[in-house]
Amino acid sequence: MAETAGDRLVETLIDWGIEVIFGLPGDGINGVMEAIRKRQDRIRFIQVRHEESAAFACVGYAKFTGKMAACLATSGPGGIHLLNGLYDAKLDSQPVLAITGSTYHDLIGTFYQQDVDLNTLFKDVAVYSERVMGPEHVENVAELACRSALAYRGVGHINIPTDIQDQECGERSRKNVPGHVSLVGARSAGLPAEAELRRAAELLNAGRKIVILAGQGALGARQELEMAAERLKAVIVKPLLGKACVPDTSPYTTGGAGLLGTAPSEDALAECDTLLMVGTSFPYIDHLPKPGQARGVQIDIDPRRIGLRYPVEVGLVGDSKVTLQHLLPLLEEHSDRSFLEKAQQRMKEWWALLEHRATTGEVPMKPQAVAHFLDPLLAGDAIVITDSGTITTWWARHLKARGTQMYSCSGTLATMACGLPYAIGAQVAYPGRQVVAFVGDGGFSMLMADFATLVKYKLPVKVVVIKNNVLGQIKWEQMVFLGNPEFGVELQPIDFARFAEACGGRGFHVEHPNDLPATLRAFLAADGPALLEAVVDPFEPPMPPKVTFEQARKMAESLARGEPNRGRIALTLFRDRIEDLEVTAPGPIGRIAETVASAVGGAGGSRSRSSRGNGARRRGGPPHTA
Ligand SMILES: Cc1ncc(C[n+]2csc(CCOP(=O)(O)OP(=O)(O)O)c2C)c(N)n1
Ligand SMILES: [Mg+2]
Repeated sequence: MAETAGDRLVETLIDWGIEVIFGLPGDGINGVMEAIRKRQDRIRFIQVRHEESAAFACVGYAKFTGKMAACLATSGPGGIHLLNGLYDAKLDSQPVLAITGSTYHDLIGTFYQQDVDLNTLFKDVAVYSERVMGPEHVENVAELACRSALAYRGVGHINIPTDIQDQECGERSRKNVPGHVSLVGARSAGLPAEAELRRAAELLNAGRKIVILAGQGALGARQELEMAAERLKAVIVKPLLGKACVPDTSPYTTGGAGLLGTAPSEDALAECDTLLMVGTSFPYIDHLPKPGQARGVQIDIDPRRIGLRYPVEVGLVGDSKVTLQHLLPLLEEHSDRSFLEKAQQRMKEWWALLEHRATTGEVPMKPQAVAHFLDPLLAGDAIVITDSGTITTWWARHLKARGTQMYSCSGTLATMACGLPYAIGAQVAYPGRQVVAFVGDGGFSMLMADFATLVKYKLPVKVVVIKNNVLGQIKWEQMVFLGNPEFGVELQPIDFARFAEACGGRGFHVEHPNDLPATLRAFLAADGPALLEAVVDPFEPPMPPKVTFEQARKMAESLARGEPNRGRIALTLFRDRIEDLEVTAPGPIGRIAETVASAVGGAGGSRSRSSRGNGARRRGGPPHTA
């Protein structure tokens, strides 16, 4: 039988090295489905329960493999469902190919069933978006969509009317001469100009207190980053997506940056005189050195991003690893270790503080405890994913990247719901590796039907659901950033362990920290997909590494304005503060607790002091109310 447009499309994807398509069919895309069905020995189709999951799975797949996968959706609603995942690809610069159907070619634009102009809709999200006008158009469009997505690290979109999909390829237009398209891939060496490298080295050699801010683009440059840090006696600070660029145990790193980061990172950024940015578009400029404070060099593969967040003096457009390799011989060995050693000392205190916060043994269980006890049980090559919420903070701080582990989440879009589908993408790419998704109850419940996808395809993903029955992050934002009482954030509890069992997977439940090690072990050792529901204290705040006076004031305002849980919150903040002081002084929660105390008339303070005095922490008792 002659080749159809669908056949040509799928053959082009295979030629471009696409090995998997995540999607959900419909009558607008069945011609392409048939072409995939006939080629199952060469390309895999993974059916998801929501198209948004398909797009996220592609992003996860790309982040952990560097390769492109495709997502597929039917016309109208199916295509619309892809959008959020595609924006995640766009904002975190990942190559994804999206294939959508549309209505019959001669009914487009006539208010016909599912007649949505997806090319217009995807215009903003895609680096390339085209509608196929006939079977002979497929080859050119599909080739360019794949090439564009890979070259510009974004979304390539092919929309193909349903009736065209199973039409046979025939005669081309006079000008579309066959055989003029090449599938050859092309790569740049990714190397900056020699003169710029010298200027960068000069600037870095003159620095005394140097911070290397290493993001997602630096993930492949571990050795080079550590060599540069050793030579410059520099501190490596890691924005969220760069978490695995050097291990958290590296002597050069102070861990994360920003609100979810560490206090030693904040200190290093506040005190440095030189900033070397490597493959990062870290958006929170208020956490970077003040303009004029530090001289800057930036390495980025994308020339548009040079100088985007900091007024650097030298921009090196190139691949992080290759550029650092060329920069290293030009860097002088610095002898003054004091800046680095100060950061190392601060990190010792920081780790002690975190360990203390995670091991208080309190009930309700602290979310930090779950991450803390999970950390040593993870495989050295585990892929560890999180979602957006307070969980991102626990993941960022309490899970320590080591070995060949890989870590990611939705960085710049910071969307909820990506955790489980990222894990699907990761496990499909690496069937033999441990894949763990550390997610919140809010984010997980958005796309949790795809737990059944794990069961269907025997993907042994392990999902840790941190169950606080609240959109925790937003609760704290309402209070700390706006000074408002929490509103609209409580979640109707779901029995997630039973849900997992209902899907055909394994479900585990834990709510006492003493049970954590054994339960976590059993959960991780479970055959096939498993879910651990960890019930935690909803009043544990994701504290910023350094509390500002403004944040403390807003928090106090929120309590004074009728925050319904003011007693529990004041108590938690006070207890945390007292305990922090036992480990390291001054505790980062200090100021916020003091201001809160005055707002609630010292109630939290007297209670916490008495609880400290008799040494009794609440263990499983009834909730305190003000
Ligand atoms: C799709 C989407 N909707 C809303 C938000 C805003 N948001 C960020 S975190 C968050 C709460 C997440 O709740 P949960 O998953 O339960 O995690 P928790 O904060 O409780 O740890 C919300 C609503 C978002 N980032 N993405
Ligand atoms: Mg929650």
